[in-house]
Amino acid sequence: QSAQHENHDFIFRSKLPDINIPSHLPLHTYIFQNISQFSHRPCLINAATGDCFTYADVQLTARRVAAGLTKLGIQHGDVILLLLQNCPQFVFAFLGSSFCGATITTANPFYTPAEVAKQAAASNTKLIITEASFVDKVKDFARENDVRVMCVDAAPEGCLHFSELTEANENDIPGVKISPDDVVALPYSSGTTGLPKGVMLTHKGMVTSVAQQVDGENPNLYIRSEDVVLCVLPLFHIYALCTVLLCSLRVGAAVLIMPKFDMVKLLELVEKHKVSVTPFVPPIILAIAKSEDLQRYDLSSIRMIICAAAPVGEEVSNSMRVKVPSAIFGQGYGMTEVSSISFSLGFAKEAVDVKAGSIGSVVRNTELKIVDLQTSASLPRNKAGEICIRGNQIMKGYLNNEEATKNTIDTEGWLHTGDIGYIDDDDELFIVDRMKELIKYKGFQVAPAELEAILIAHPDISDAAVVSMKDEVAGEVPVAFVVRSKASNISEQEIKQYISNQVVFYKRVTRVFFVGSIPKSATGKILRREIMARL
Ligand code: 4UW
Repeated sequence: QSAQHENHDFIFRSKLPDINIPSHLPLHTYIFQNISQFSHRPCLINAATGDCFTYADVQLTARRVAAGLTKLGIQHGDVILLLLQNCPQFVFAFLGSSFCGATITTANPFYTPAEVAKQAAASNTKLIITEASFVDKVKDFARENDVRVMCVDAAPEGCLHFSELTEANENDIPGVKISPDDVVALPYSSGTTGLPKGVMLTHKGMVTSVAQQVDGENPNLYIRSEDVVLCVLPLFHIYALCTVLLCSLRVGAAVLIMPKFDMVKLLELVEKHKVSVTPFVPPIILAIAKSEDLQRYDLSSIRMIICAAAPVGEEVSNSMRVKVPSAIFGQGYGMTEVSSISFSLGFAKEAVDVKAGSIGSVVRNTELKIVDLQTSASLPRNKAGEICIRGNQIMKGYLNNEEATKNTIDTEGWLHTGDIGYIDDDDELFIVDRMKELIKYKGFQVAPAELEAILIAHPDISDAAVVSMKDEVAGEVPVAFVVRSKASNISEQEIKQYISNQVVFYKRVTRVFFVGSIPKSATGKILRREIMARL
């Protein structure tokens, strides 16, 4: 259904018809809109403990959390930082915050204290919800900034406990008037360039994204109430938050929450809970494809294997198809700033065959165009260019960063993804390259600018550039090109250690190459392509 506009834009749309999306509703209202059909069915299963919460339990707990947050002084528009591994409390806090009109910012619990502090400060966090084992990471920041810390497990001295929220009276839930344009989630992403930035996702945006995936007569992603959906991907990332969690809740499926990836545990859980939908990232697909443990478990309950967040090799995908023949294997493609951009129509209720290597078709109620990198003209089928996307689901902008927002969403409302791809004759989307700086280590974001800033701060380093290098296991890894200061002979090992002390494990540089200068454009931009060509 691509049509050439009067202004000659080539615009591509889903093969599925547009649907009516209730984008005026607050996210929690929309998510629980059909709850009467499945209120006594399992909603969250905590794999770590075996605890199971029904839909009625989850809704009630979320309302209590909202009342409890209000009692603590959290108001409409306030930001709460979640520093949690996957656990039911993550979900209670997220939904409870939505009920109050507050905003959840999500951080990786393995971040270093400096990384958490940066995000907490930039987002003006009022409350940090975490686990006892991570309290040390936030203690100093919390004390210096008068921010309260709450734990979901045992609360060390000076911390609040999550029961303060869950024991509140749900009837004290605040009567706030939530606007569809209020920010409900604030994940961090470096986008196409620079440092990590707060991505303002609104109630309307998230409702739209969930609806695009699971609503309609013929949903693009056909999950239903009988499904058990595995949630092993981290909930702090948009893929798990939006597609795994919120889409499942909308349709009444059970979400099996796993705190972290462990192959044997995962296989056991699939067999025990008859998991039917498994959203994965390429390194997990690779690990499963190579696993010797597979034959010992009954995986025949799996009917859908979703792969997204980074490129996946065709060989790996094929071996997955052979090893789990009961399942449809397909890809989705998304971005923190948009959530889901495309999804395999092999996952639709009326499924269609899709090509190997395709990342799916653009979601419904959305426009997609491919623009020429030089001329910015929109391109017809089979021509590669930058993927741009326009629809109600895209972010409102980057928090307190108008310039980055302007550089990402143009005046006509098109969000520029920084990915290079094309649409083929059957409306399938293929990614061929990435033009943005972003490095994806096992699907995790690594922003070169962040590492470059750390490197340049070292007295023995006069200039530095960080680029992506291909890696069989991680997909990509960051490597540094470094210009030593005069008279310095700092070693590769010392630089690696210096970085490791300051960042989460996947941002560690795996190699350091010493060079005489960093190639830059006339305007001072690092010529990353030129550097990568040397690898
Ligand atoms: N193939 C190649 C892919 C692919 C890919 C992403 O960390 P972010 O910002 O965000 C994500 C989000 C993934 C996602 C969200 C919601 C959803 O429904 C879904 O489908 C299941 C997936 O990864 O990184 C964004 C960047 O990651 C790359 C690409 O460069 C993109 O701009 N990427 N998916 N299938 N590359």
